[in-house]
Amino acid sequence: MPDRSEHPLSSYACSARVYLGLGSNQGDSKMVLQRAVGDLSGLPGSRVVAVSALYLTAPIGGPEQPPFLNMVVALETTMTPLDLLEAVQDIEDAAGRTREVRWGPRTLDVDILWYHGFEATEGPLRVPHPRMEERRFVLEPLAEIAPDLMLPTGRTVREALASVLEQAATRVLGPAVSRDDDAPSDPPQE
Ligand code: A4P
Ligand code: MG
Repeated sequence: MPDRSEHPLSSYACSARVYLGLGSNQGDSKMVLQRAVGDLSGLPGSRVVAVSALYLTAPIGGPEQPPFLNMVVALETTMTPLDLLEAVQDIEDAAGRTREVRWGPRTLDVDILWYHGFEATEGPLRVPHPRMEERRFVLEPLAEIAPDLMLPTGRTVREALASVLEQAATRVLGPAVSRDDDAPSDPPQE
């Protein structure tokens, strides 16, 4: 058998663009989100290529609870969708996330909003995230880094955002982490 370990293709893996929505309304939310961005950039085969500003947003759904800090992160990754889901759940757990009430308060929520070329409407991972088009806390930060991304209803992020502006969201801080200088300034055509 020829030894293939030295061949360039032996380490080739396709990298996919992913958008993640992060939210926190318990603990030191700014620090929790900054740490989560660091954790995401440390995932195998992954690099953070863009981060949005932080937004203070009114809670949608669930019990009465404090406002959230929300942001969106763009990742390039070779991880499969399910491996990435497991990894982001580990990151949530490391931030002290407990799961008592659906849509309840949390130290950290990481949702996979969109994964290039992958769609699933059932099973453990639903992507594109089924509720993302209804939520300003997702669309506003996503519009900063991917305004022309096409969503399942055939609208761009920018267009979908225009229909949820009645929800409260205030930009409170510039990027929590500066973007990679060598990252492409625009996501690939989607
Ligand atoms: N799951 C399925 N698809 C995905 C996906 N695309 N990304 C599954 C991440 N997880 C996904 O999630 C429950 C299960 O969803 C997971 O086991 C996973 O297998 P969870 O994070 O444990 O629970 P959750 O977040 O309470 O439920 P859910 O339905 O994900 O809630 P959402 O839709 O994330 O909404 N208001 C403001 N202002 N800001 C917020 O961040 N967040 C929520 C949560 C509600 N209101 C909010 C905010
Ligand atoms: Mg969630």
